[in-house]
Amino acid sequence: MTKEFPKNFLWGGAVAAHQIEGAYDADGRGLSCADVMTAGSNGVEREITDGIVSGKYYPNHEAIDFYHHYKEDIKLFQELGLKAFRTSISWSRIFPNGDDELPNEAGLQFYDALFDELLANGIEPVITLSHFEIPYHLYTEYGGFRNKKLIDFFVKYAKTVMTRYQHKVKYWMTFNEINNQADGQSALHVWTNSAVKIADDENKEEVVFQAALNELIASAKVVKLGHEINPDFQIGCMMAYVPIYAYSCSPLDAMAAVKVMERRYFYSDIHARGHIPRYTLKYWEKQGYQMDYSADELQALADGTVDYIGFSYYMSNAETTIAELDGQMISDFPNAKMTKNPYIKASDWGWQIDPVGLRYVLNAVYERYEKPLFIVENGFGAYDKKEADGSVHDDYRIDYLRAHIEQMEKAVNEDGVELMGYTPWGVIDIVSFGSGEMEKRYGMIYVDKDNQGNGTLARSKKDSFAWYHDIIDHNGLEE
Ligand code: P53
Repeated sequence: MTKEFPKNFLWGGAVAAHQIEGAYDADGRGLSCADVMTAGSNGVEREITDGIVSGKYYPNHEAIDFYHHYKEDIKLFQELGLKAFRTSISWSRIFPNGDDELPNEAGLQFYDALFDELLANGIEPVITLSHFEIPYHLYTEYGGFRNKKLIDFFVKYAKTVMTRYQHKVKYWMTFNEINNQADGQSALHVWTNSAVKIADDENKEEVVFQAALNELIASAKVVKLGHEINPDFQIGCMMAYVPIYAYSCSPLDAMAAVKVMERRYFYSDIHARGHIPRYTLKYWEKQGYQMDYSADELQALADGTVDYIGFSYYMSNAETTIAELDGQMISDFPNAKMTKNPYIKASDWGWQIDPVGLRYVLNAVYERYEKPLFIVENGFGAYDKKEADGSVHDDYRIDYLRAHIEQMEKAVNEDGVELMGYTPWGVIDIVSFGSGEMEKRYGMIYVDKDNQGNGTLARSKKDSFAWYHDIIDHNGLEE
């Protein structure tokens, strides 16, 4: 049996505008939610400040200054052999306040130039519309996606860019990792997904469900509109799939895992099937949540189902009801908690490395929706050591990626999963989303910059660069 991937498989690399571009106030760009996030560190969450506070360090303001380096970076991507490059459009470059009457022409021109450069190098752009950087003004003025006015602002923004770039971009995604906010546990996730802050006396879960539903409605409207602009568009959703296994074969653990996964599937179920799942309606009823949605909005969900499921995969987790085990309660299933999986090892940041989990997810999601899948993030955040001669021997990253590609290959060739492509995360080193560090590196291209913001920003190739080049060249693993 061949170990090759389908013809036209999109081997690529992925980043997001706020983690790479910098130039946060250049050419009329407005402030975004990512611009008020300070640097945290391993295990220490980033602070969300009220506007920009002087004396604090905001790593996304400069990031790796891709805004001014994109030509040399794309040259490296071309040398690496990338067929696709996933990035996002910074919404506040286009509509600096989010609610402006007219778009900012300078912002539009930047992406024209970027997409032209990619296409000239034979690289297909894969574009996320909202990757953790909603215009900050939409928070201060409207309270973020809890407010239904944001649906119209998002649709207007999407219409503007989809119309402008209709002959340059074919692959789109609406909201990045929309389900990160599922548990409402982390203030950072609710902030970056929805531009929402939750007051102490509010019901967190209810607020997040409403904001998420508003995003899902906005997304569905954009899918429909996008197909009207250009019927060739492929428009997907973007999910963080972190499968949560049953810890044991206790029937209660199996059921607990189903219930905790429903909370995540809620998002892709609506994106892919076009209606609110019955388990969610029952849950809202039980909790007495009064969700605000109209018959027209339900129709919009039905009319705007996605063409494919884009997703990130980094790790898995386990759920148990066994009293003796420690863990964090993240669902209302009686006595259920998320616990450590003893069969797998974790990265330095505690992310549990599980290549077989990728095959598991590909199967589970394909069975659920029977739509093409696209792995738009996967990778290994690690400390790298730059040697005196400038080289970086990142064999641990090669091992991680190889193990995941092996499982991906089985899903495609043995299990029959339809897979469009693979764009590993942070193909070039970028600012970490969760911690704001530069030294949690994912790249095959090293960027000389540290956690404090010092460095020349010079780019150089790591060992994984040549390795990934060969994978792409062979359209898969060598036999
Ligand atoms: P950093 C959780 C679980 C899986 C993916 O993350 C996640 C998260 C968020 O904490 O985020 C995605 O940089 C996200 C990217 C991000 C990447 O994973 O914290 O889409 O923006 O950079 C890696 O190591």
